[in-house]
Amino acid sequence: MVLKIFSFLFFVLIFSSQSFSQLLNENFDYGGSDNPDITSVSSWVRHSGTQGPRYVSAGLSYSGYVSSGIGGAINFTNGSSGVNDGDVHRTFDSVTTTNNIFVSFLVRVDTARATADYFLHLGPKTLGTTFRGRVFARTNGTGWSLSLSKFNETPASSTTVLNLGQTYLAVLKYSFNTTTNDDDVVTLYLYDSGVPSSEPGSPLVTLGPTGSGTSGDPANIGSVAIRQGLNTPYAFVDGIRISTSWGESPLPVELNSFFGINLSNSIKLIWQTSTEINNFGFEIERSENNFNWDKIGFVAGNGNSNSPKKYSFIDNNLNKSGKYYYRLKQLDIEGGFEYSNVIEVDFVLVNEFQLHQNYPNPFNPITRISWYSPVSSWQTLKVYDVLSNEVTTLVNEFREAGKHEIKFDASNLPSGIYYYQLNSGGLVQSKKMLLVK
Ligand SMILES: [Ca+2]
Ligand SMILES: [Ca+2]
Repeated sequence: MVLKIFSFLFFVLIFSSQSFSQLLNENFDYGGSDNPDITSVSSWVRHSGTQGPRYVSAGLSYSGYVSSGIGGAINFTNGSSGVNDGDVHRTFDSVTTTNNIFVSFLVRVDTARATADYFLHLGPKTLGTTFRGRVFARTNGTGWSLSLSKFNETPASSTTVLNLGQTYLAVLKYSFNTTTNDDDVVTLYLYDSGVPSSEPGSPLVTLGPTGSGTSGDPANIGSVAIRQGLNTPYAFVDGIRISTSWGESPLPVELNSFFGINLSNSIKLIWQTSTEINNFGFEIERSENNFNWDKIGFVAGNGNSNSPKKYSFIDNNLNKSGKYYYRLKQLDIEGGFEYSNVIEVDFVLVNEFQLHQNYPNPFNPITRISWYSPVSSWQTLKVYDVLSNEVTTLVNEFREAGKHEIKFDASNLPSGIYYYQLNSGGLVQSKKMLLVK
């Protein structure tokens, strides 16, 4: 027989907590006036050159994108006479060595050049010169086009002519492949409207995957860089969101935490969003093997919100101890959906021996006494007065495991304090009650 500590019931135990793996979120929300060097107003760090890129207070906007229209942007210029060259980068909160990395960002090109250098790339946390996932903007007819290389090979170029002065949503994907040192690949998607809820949605431009066979895969990806030089376009980048899943980078609903709390006989799931656009709600799914999933509930979303929203859901249909897996299926109003990460909760069903407080209390002359016994056993429930004299025996019989309740009629007893004591298979508990006539 397993004896439990009764006070255990009253503790709330957090067994599982996991945050989403957002690696970097940069809205250039620095306030102030135009044109300072970006490194003077933010945590961007220069790794080459002497000036710029610069901060501008007017950010880029793109309908449906969660980082649209927040604060300013970074602006890089096609310099002249060696002036205004400057390459800057920001490191991620944590590096990634195996997962896919998604970098979504807004880009607006006002003036392109025919043989432009790349303007944005990834790199390891210690940047050096290991630049990977290089994104180019080059003149094409009356507009511009995108190009992409993994390293320094000839970039793959799109022929799609993009409009100067228009803001686009781009998603750069870096895929680690662990077989060799030259099998990682990069892919680039570009959108002119909408925010796809799954990869790759319906891109206006797809470049790659490319770069496999290019030597020198980095040990990790841990930084993003903006490059300004003589041959870069005059352009703006804003709303850089970097994560290890599509859903956390371009998707409108930003879920920033999701965890489970083991209550005594249920699991409470708690999650929070930072921002929401067109959020219909969340289906809650549970699995016992992280493979087969059951929908167990739904919680409505807030639709559109720019402030943090908290949600919770209690799963009280658990009838055995063990490990349970949960995930959220976030549904857009338009019908798209995205799964959250999966969390694990170790659940212990608390079937503990428990004598409950009588109700009502004080009472006159009838009250109810209930208890829970985890085992089938001989059970006795007796009532004592304050001098420990036995007043009556309410139960003295074999009972099955489970919840029990009896009525106690004190019509023939005087007012006063009484104790009732339960003995179930050797487990004993007592409680006090007050008869007031
Ligand atoms: Ca911004
Ligand atoms: Ca590799």
